[in-house]
Amino acid sequence: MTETLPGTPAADGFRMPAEFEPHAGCWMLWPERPDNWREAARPAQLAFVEVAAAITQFEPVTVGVSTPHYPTARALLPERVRVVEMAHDDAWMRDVGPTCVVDARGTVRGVDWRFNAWGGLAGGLYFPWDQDDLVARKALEIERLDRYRAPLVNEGGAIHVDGEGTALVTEECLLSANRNPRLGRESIERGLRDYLGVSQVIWLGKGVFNDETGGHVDNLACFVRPGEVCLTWTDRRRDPQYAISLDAWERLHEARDARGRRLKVQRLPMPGPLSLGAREAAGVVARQGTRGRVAGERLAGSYVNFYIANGGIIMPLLDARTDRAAARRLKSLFPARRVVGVPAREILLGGGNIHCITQQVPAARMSRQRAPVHAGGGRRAVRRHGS
Ligand code: KQY
Repeated sequence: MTETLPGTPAADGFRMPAEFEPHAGCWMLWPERPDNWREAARPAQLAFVEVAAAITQFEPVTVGVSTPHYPTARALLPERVRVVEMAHDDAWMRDVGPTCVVDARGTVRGVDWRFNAWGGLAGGLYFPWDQDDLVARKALEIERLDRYRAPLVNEGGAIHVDGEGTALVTEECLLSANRNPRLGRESIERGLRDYLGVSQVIWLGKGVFNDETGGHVDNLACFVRPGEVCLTWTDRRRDPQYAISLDAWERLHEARDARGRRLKVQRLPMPGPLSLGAREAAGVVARQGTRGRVAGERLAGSYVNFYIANGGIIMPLLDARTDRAAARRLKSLFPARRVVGVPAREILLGGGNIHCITQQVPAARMSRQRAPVHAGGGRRAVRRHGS
């Protein structure tokens, strides 16, 4: 049985592992909304299929899909992808899925943040969002993982951790007035310490220019390994992104992580600038209560929005002029992983990218005392969760 736990992960000895630590698998959702995805979401569905197929080369993938879309999703997704019926309001599993935490014995639990569609009624991207807010709980029940319901409005894309006590966030997002208006910086930090098990929070300023999440860090910067951060970058001084990335660069150089280290900062040049085409904008059904799409609008494209799988990097292909250089850069940052590029413009048109549509479940590790001794093997074992 899955329990909703009192207390906090930190008090119970849990921490959020870094994405580069071993995974049991990855969760995604199926894109369906015609007011966010053009042409009734069909091009986006095909892009999501490519992402799921790429990840499933490295780790098990589960996709949640609403009842009417189940037959299509099942038919389009590779057979080895597990498809489960699950209501949702849109397809951003990073944000509506659980943030998993682990303890020293290898137990995995999930944090279920409050979700308000990136800003609630004052600036959020759609209403209602009640089905999205239930997704983390449903995924945790399917995975048979106990759950903490956090008192904070937060999203998985708003946090990155190094797994060694450091979190990376932006002020634009976590201090925004439409997420936790009654909480200041100190209270938010306390919430992150309690629910992620971190002891040091590094605050960047703004997120990527025109990012409709309101500044998610996962489009701007992420940990490559402890002590090393990858930052989206442009050398075009007149680009509005220039000052944002420069500010992040300076803050990262001034920062110390939880272990007192200075950070090595790696620049990852961004694609574009990219903007929304007229036909692309016209394919989205305008609906009251949603943001709508305007041709010519700048897209928040960034190669930092990649997913780290077991042994792989699933990176967005966004611009034929820059994709190859970005892939080479990622290969040099992750020499032990295979870099797989997936065409991702259709995901970008919906407002996010590959990291935003995925959510890892960390591998449960058996402790030395509990691990069975296998013939010919040692005591150390890594178990896929749910097996
Ligand atoms: O990037 C994300 N994490 C979510 C993007 C939401 C966009 C909704 N149109």
